[in-house]
Amino acid sequence: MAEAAGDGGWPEPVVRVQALSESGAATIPDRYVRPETERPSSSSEANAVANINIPVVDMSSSPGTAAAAVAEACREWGFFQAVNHGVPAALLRRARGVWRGFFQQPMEVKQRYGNSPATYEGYGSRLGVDKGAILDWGDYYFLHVRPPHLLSPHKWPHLPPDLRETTTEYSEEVRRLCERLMAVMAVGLGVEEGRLQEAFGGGEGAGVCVRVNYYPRCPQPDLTLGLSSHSDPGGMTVLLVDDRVKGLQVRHTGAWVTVDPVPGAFIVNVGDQIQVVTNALYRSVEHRVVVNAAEERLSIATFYNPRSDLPVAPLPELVSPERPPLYSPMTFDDYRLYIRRNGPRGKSQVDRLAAAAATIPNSTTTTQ
Ligand SMILES: O=C(O)CCC(=O)C(=O)O
Repeated sequence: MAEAAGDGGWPEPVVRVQALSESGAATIPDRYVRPETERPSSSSEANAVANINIPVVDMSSSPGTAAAAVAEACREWGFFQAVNHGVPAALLRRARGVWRGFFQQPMEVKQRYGNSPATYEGYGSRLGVDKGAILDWGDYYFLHVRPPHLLSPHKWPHLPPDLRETTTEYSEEVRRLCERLMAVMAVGLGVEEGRLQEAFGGGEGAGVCVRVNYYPRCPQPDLTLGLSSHSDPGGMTVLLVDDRVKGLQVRHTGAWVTVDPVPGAFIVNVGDQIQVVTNALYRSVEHRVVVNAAEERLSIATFYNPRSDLPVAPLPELVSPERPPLYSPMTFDDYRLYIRRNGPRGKSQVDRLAAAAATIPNSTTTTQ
């Protein structure tokens, strides 16, 4: 079994899920088996609703129409699919292609980039450092892109040869899209177009990171998850999923809804920091990933975050005597540290931040 040479700060030797999958074993190790209530088909999880999908927003519609549709999606779902977003389809294909190419490299090449919990940059196979924790059926690659002082070129893979150039071009296009989305989200809230961006410390200071998730085929997909239920700690996430293979599930009114991806769309979701800035008018929402026995799946998540040393707090325009501030100011550096120690835990982390969580209207339940 492929184990990293050292533990690299992890509490146990690192096992690559891709190596487990490729071993051809008919069962998965106990470490990946979830308690019955957390399994994909558990009846206690008010399961998979058929025939509904997250909203689709046409980014080429008139500014007022797009803002109203985005605002409704962010309030009701915390998720939407953005179509006609302006990022060229050929670039999406190249981005998927280079990262598939990375995961197809021999294990000894990938191991050179093995990550540690200090920054998570590089090739990884777990989130969180709890010894003995149940693990997810997935490997990933995590990178910082912005601000420039956080970019560590030596942590970016050298193979395939065009991976670096493609990832730079892709993340720059997605960053621009995030800036547009921040403006559209602000207009949808009825505040000035630049207000959300200002609350994040402006465009220059904003953080951009990329996590490429690779979910290998799994011999017992009903017992495990590709990624445990979590809300995203940052500002917003722009996700490029596999057009052919479903896997993402979003929690909506207590049930798990499986996202049916529109080919070429981005899936956009509200993160915890936008929930804080909007005083919970827009809500980050739990999501998770299920895996399958027939096909591997790849997704590319781009995280758009506030400047990391800036205290983030509800916008004054969104605070009133009827709706007092639900959160005390906290920097994203402090929040991220807290999340990284614990790994994915439903929505419990942002809800704990709320000064008066019980008063949040429409608060979703906490599962973990
Ligand atoms: O792979 C997916 O569809 C979701 C990935 C995700 O939720 C994440 O990277 O935070």
